[in-house]
Amino acid sequence: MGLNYVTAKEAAALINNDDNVGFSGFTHAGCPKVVPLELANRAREEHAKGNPFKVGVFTGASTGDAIDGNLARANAVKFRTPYQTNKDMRNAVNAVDHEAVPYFDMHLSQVAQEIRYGFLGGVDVAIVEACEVTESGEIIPTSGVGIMPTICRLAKKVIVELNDKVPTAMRGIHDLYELQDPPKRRHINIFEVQNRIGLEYVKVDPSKIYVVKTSQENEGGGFAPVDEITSKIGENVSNFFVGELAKGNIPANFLPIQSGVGNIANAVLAAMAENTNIPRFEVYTEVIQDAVLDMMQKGKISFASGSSLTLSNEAMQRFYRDIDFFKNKLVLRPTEISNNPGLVRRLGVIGINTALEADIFGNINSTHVMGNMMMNGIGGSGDFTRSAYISVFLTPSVAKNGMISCIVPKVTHEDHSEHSVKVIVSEWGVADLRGKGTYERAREIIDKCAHPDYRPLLHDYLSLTKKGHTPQNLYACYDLHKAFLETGDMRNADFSKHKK
Ligand code: 0RQ
Repeated sequence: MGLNYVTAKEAAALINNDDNVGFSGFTHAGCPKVVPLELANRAREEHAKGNPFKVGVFTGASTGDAIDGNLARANAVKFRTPYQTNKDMRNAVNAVDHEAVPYFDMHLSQVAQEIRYGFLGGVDVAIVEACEVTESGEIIPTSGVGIMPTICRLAKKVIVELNDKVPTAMRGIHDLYELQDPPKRRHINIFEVQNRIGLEYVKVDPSKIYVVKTSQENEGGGFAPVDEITSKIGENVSNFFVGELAKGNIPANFLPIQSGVGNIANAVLAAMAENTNIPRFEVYTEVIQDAVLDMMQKGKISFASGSSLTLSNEAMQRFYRDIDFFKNKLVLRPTEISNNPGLVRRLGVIGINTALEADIFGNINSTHVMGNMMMNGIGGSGDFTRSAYISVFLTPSVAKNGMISCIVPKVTHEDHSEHSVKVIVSEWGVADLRGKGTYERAREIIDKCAHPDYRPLLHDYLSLTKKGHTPQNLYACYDLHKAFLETGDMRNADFSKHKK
């Protein structure tokens, strides 16, 4: 008996109002592209008839416009987790109370297990992208895995977008393994970055598979060229690592690196590539970006483990062309393995993530602008930060032409606490918080990372409260933010009114 081949529209018709839908992929990489579009059309048609039509959307991380954009614009989302970067979805999760899409910003490593535990209400349909699907039910993912093994196993229907733009030579790159649930969970047999423990395919009962043939590139945009600020941040991070190597705090053959997504992360890796004092290293991360590919080709990165190849289309083509070169230097895993905090601690991963704002005590806000507006989400930063060998946070010292200081007295939302954050880096320098008390940490952050325009203000704040382990002043701690909201510039804050 052959597989069921259907059109995207027929596939969308298999999905019902109120279903929970799980999608493969991580960032735009490996996400299905045509069925979500038809799902959005179906929602619009039902809404036009006066019928309700919304689904729960579970993914590995962010997605492309195909999923988050289309479904948000069609008002087709009843719940969204764990991470989003799409403009329309962001507007939807930040909309007024009753119109907003309910969104929960979840640690990425926990999504698959929370689905298994039943905390998210089960998953009815999985929509996944594959480069190959066999009649026996073996599904080979494409450039992103995310939560794919779990949703394929649990869903009653598995819609496979079989994308002929992705070579079947991708088979063998993935290492697909699902964790057991407590109290039966066993140890994970990964002791080195390149270890493999699973299968190269996800296997499901073929009778629940519906195949939609597609021919679509990923939505991979390029990266912004490294600018003065990001290049300085990269240089500061590299010099910090060189110092740690010299002190023997990092072993001579280095430790695996995790770096977040985006331009700053890409620039940091590029700076590490150029630094001849940093030896060849491995990557244990979630997103493998363009810089990693470049560094592999130059011999600076020996192996990379991640959950996705989040590449520009140019780099993706280069990857496909040289797939034999990359195949034994790279593995794509489910996010509960790529981001597993136990493995991060075991392997001694050095975590590098990005903050929107950091406070002078070392707490980090990566997600909420001015405390209320969701930017993207925590992503995998929490999975790595708490367990990292050294957890580093990057931020430019200021945003919006200097009108916002990214170093503040108190963060307006706390994603990562002072207990987990070891090093903060801006274009001005490196604040090393290890082994320092509260006052020393605060002075280190102000003097090394804050923009010079803001240093006197921040020292003023610190001098308001002269006692207590953490000299926080509840009357003044948001004065910088209030000055921005009231005058459009944090530099207008004035702490003198709080001085007695
Ligand atoms: O605004 O887009 O209007 O210019 O925030 O900031 O400096 O371009 O940096 O693109 O790397 O984003 C933390 C959001 C940074 C991202 C965050 C404004 C700034 C700009 C973007 P514009 P930049 P990035 C990987 C692991 C999640 C945590 C993490 C992120 C826009 O890196 O989502 O690392 N991280 N996870 O002007 C108001 C401030 C601001 C500010 C910057 N203090 N207040 N606006 N901006 N600081 C993710 C995965 O797991 C997949």
